[in-house]
Order: sequence, then structure tokens, then C-alpha cells
Amino acid sequence: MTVVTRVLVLNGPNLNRLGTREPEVYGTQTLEDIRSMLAAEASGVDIDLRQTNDEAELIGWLHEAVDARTPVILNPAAFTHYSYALRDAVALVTEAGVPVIEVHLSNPHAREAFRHTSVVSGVATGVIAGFGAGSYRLALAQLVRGT
Ligand code: CA2
Repeated sequence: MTVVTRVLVLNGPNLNRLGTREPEVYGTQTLEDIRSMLAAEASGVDIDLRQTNDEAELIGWLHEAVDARTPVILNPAAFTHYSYALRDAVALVTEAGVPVIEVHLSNPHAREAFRHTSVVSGVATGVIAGFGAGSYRLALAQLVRGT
């Protein structure tokens, strides 16, 4: 069994605004709150949480993950629904045997029709959605403990 010492927690567009609006959909926690919660739960695991509004930067981080064989928790935000470039980058990582767990704060299937499609899910290792910041916690537990 591989011991996980570092996890990349990658977040897509607009998630830097988390905690500032639509708390009924996304909760009140900021990304920094989520980072500290994950770090507190997994001592000995380096939680490298990043956010970008730039598709190319997000893809570059996935290339970094495959090169370093670092497991990934990914909230692709709106890229989820249409970015084939992001899908291809996720496939590069998972096909190399490095896990990528797709997470969502909300449950996209309970929302507008355009959110019902994820072009990423088919190449992700797994998907966790609808539990607010808990989606990230569940993903981390799976990566670190396999539970
Ligand atoms: O539920 C999720 O985590 C989403 O990935 C969030 C995306 C949305 O496009 C996906 O369908 C589902 C939206 C991220 C925008 O985040 C904000 C949060 C609070 C305030 C403003 C933006």
C-alpha cells in the first residue's frame, strides 16, 4: 500500500469567492477554511490547496501531479461541464495510476440541467458531491486511509 504524504487539492474558476455569496448552495467556509480543516484531519500529509480561474494553469497542475505521482482532489467548478482539455489532463493522471477524486460542494444533479453533465467524471477515480466542505473531507479520507 502506498503511503500518502502529499495531496494536491485543486480548485477551478470562481472558487476563490467561496464563503462570500450563495451560502445556501456552497456553505460559508472559504477555501482557506477548507485547507486548514483538511490539514488538521490528516497530520503528516502536506495539503497543497490551490485555486485558479485559468484552465491552462489547472491543466499544468495536473501535469505536475502525474510527474510527481501526487494524488489529487479536484473541484473543476464550471470546467466540469465542458472542458475536454481538462478531461484529457485528468485522464493522463488516472491512466498513470495516480488517483484523482472529483469533488463538488453542491450536488450538481439537483441543480440546473447543464450541471448534470460532467465531462470529467468518466476519467476520474471517483466522484463525491453534495456534502459541502465534507465532500473534500471524504475524498481525503479515501486517499489517505482508503476508507
Ligand atoms: O458544487 C460545486 O462545487 C461546483 O463545482 C461549483 C461550481 C459550479 O459551476 C459547479 O456546477 C458545481 C461553481 C463555483 C463558483 O463558486 C462560488 C462560490 C461562492 C460564491 C461564488 C462562486
